[in-house]
Amino acid sequence: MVSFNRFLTPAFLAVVYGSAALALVSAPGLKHSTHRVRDLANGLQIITFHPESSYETFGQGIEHPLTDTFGSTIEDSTVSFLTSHLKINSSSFKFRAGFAGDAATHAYVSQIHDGIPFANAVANVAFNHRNKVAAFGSSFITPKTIASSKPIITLETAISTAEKALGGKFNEHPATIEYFAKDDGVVVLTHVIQIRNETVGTWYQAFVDAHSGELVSLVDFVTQASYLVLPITKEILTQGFQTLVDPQDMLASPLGWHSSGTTNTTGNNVLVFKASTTSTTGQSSAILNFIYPQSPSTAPTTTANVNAARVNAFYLGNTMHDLAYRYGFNEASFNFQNNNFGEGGAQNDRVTISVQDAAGTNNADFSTPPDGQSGHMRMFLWTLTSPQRDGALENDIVVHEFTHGITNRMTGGGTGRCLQTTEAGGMGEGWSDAMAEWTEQTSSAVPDYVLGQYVTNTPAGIRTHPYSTSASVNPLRYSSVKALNEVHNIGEVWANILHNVYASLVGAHGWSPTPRTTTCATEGNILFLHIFIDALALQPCNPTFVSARDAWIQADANRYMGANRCILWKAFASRGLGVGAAGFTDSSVIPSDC
Ligand SMILES: *[C@@H]1O[C@H](CO)[C@@H](O)[C@H](O)[C@H]1NC(C)=O
Ligand SMILES: *[C@@H]1O[C@H](CO)[C@@H](O)[C@H](O)[C@H]1NC(C)=O
Ligand SMILES: *[C@@H]1O[C@H](CO)[C@@H](O)[C@H](O)[C@H]1NC(C)=O
Ligand SMILES: [Ca+2]
Ligand SMILES: [Zn+2]
Repeated sequence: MVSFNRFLTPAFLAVVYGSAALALVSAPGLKHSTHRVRDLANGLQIITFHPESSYETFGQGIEHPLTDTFGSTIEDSTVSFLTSHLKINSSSFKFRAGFAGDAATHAYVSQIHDGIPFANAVANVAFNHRNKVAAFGSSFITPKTIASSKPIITLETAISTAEKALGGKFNEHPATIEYFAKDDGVVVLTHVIQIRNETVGTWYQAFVDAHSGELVSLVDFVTQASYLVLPITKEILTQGFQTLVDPQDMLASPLGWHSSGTTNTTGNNVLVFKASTTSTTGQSSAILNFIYPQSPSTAPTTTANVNAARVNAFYLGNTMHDLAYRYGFNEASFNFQNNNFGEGGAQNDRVTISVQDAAGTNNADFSTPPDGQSGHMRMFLWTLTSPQRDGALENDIVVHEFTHGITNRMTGGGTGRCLQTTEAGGMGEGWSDAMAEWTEQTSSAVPDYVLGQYVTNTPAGIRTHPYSTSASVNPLRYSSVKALNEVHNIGEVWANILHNVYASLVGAHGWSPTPRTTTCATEGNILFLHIFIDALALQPCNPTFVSARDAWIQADANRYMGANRCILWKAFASRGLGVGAAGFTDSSVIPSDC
């Protein structure tokens, strides 16, 4: 401790001891929408700041000066809207990325000064089919003071500071210079550096003040799972293995899952391995048969079971790629593929999945660096049973993890920086549970849903309550967040709200057994996933429950002309997220025309 003290002063003023950090958040909920307290490997904590995003949605859209100008590009329209709406000079922001989805076109913008972008002052604009503005989110700030755009501290010094503070190594991903707004309105110039420790599984983007040398913030690319573990009662759940022939979706994966000519668990979307990326599972017989029966009575680490795990994870990773692709998470909207077939976006970023990763047990995690760098999933063994169980064989856990990649890439335009506050990180966990639930629904009944029953060998799974339409089975509401601090607990509130939204849409529109391919159909489960995915690209950086709800309602306006507006409001309001809900105070009010 003493040596840390010496080492910390004065270079790491932003890093504080636990007690100070906890004091900041002693009233849980207070800073959920702008801050996050993060524990570092060395026992220290850092409080990161993310300016609050304002968020406006416009129903059928509002005009901007170029709305009716034929041939105006996404960039032209964005500049036209921002200069007129915010009355700002176009030299104070820069179009960074954009894509045309099938329900809206999205632009992502950075505030700039002297041509240098701000890391945490960003905006997003969505245009509907009539080139009207459907939604606008912004964390642009008015600086109190702003540092000179000339760095004093060298990159080498900044790297060494970040490596020491974060206990890892610079990963050689090109460093950048960006402005960073602190919570007192002071804007500093920073070296932005990725620091990774593969042994312990950390992966950060560090922001080191290029004038003072202080580590001022970080982005954590890893979404930890810290599952609640419950006592074992009963259950065997290895049934359900099935041989699927050609499960790939050729629309989403035009050259199949083995497009680089591989005959192992390596392909364009996913690489699955154990221990080393060359340790994959090859075909069991030609051509491309991967039949490795899993043996429930022997350890997961036996060769046959390792193969079963790698094949199942490969199937799930690819299936999630294909499913999400159909609903709008594609090359241009920053997905994970090695070859983008000329469809835009950055490539060479397929998801790598490490099964039976030696770094942990009873858990799993997913790291989402920016578009163009591979997402990384680690699946661990679960030690609650004998023999142990393999997380890679529990579909809902793999789907939960993969969904972190979808939400982190689609919110804020591919940076991996926009689900970093406590509240947004909590919703990240919620979307992941809701997606796992979506993939496991088998009929129009919407039974209570429990995650993680196989790995824990218990009907209660790994969360505190089943997701349920019954408030006595699951009492969580928007206001529950006020008393919560941990992202998985906050995520349960969001997932339970989404469970109720799902039930309402299925109740109103029925249920399709083929939602992975008939994505233009109108059943409730299909509508739900379209709105789910569309809203990710629409919502602001570091959304709150309130802005995320607004993005759902706007997504319905964009895609379905608002046909489900009242259904959505009623479902949200039923769990406290009605009109006027704010600051974790419930509202059960619905719009008067509903
Ligand atoms: C923006 O501000 C700069 C510097 O004050 C000025 O030179 C430029 O003409 C302005 N541009 C517009 C579009 O007003
Ligand atoms: C990763 O963390 C471990 C445990 O703290 C440490 O021993 C190791 O040196 C770190 N690796 C790097 C590359 O810094
Ligand atoms: C898996 O396939 C790829 C592509 O053909 C190849 O480079 C790699 O060596 C294969 N891995 C193993 C372990 O055979
Ligand atoms: Ca990509
Ligand atoms: Zn998670």
